[in-house]
Amino acid sequence: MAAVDLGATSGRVVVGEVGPAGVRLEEVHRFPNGPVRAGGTLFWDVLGIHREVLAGLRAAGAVDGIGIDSWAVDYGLLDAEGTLLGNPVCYRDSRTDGVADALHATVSAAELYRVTGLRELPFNTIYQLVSERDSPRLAAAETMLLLPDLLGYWLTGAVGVERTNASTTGLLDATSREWDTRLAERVGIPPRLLPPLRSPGELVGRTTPEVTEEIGAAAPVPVVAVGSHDTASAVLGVPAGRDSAFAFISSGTWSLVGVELTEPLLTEPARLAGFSNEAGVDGTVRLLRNVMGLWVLSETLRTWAAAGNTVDLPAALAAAAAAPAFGPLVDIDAPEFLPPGDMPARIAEACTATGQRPPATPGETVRCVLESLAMAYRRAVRGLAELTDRPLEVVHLVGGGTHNELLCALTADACGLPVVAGPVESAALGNVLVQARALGADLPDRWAMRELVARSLDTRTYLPTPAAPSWDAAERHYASLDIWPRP
Ligand code: ADP
Ligand code: LRH
Repeated sequence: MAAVDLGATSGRVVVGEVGPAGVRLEEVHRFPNGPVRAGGTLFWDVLGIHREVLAGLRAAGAVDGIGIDSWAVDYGLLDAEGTLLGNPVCYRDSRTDGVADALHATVSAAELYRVTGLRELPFNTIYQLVSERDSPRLAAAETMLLLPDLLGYWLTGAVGVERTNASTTGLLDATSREWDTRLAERVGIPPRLLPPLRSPGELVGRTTPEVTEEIGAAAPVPVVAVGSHDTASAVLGVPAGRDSAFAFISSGTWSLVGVELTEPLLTEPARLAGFSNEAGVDGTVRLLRNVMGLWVLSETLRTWAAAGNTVDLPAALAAAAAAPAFGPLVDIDAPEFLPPGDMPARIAEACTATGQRPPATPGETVRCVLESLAMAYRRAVRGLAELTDRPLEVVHLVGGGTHNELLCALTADACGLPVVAGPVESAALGNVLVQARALGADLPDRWAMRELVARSLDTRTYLPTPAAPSWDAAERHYASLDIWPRP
């Protein structure tokens, strides 16, 4: 199977093979990804991504299936002839500034949460669509497709939206897992835009003759709906045991910190603590918090490089490891860290505003980012245990952050729990496993899939260091500086 896994930082095509001995992955194509600013708007280069997907599928050679997952919430609009209307806009664009607050005069954040299970994040699809509801583009649009569905449409010609990703739009009922078309109408989004839903494992379609030829296949290839939200696939690819009380951290551009449930938790305390309910594969629910993630680090390095001070990632992490613990800390989830830009300056500003000395060296800056992330992980993991009334025993950390040993070690200390790091490519794994099952592999449930992952791929365990400085005391200290907004 070919798994197309598109992150906001990079996209990759991975070939996966599932057999009795386990699951094997081989990356056959990788390309950088990122927003492009043009005419004052931040876009995705979606045709460039499509081209890279085709190149990756050609490199994959003969496969039995194709599955696509990507980051959530962003979409393309098609007109009545199926033509893309404009370039998809990146969720970091400022077009949604103030939209949520204005919309909540019509439907309150509490009501939205009770129905959709989504915490208010400014870029949820509902707010993006509302921001352009009076545009000529929306008037001409017949269909909205989320990114993996748009790419799948270009491969097959089939129109539909996959449910795990639909659950990040703010327009899906978290309980019934159907579109809430009445909600769409109330907020001025034409329900015609919402196409039929598909669940992971369903056939999207087969590659069109044009695509079949382009990717060098001998016959049309089935495209299978997977957990097309990358986080849904990543959590499926976590090597947790059936009885383990685990939290996950899907650590890439974003860090998604959560637990897996079988029912959504649509309570006010869950909303006020900033947790969203997202649909997982096989009816599961991910109760999770979006933590700003390694984005802040990559933007920091980008800012330095643009100023002629190129610090590569290994050097930056080595300098951070050598910097003193518990220097200044910031609220890494503060809105000022969402848009692209000069993160070191924003960090310095946040430190000054809370009476802390800003980091003075690159090592101190990177340490500040990583400790701020680890502190956010700790607060989220504790919040989850409290909300679900279940003590957690282990944290599974997956994604690119797995490579960051300092972050993994800080996370173990901050959470006071063992951190099992890996596999790195858990999203591609989850993607492959759903395809494998749809194509006939004997994988009765998610635990069988995870058992296969645990058996096949290496992980590394980080135990909390007994001599580590106290994160309890540190959290109290930073709270006293008011670095987090008061509830
Ligand atoms: P996404 O899927 O959102 O594009 P990834 O899961 O690929 O993100 O994670 C990307 C992040 O992983 C990078 O921003 C970087 O911080 C981290 N990362 C990747 N490789 C390494 C490495 N060799 N050492 C440390 N960190 C790494
Ligand atoms: C991670 C992710 C996350 C979303 C964000 C937009 O890649 O899908 O789960 O909140 O991108």
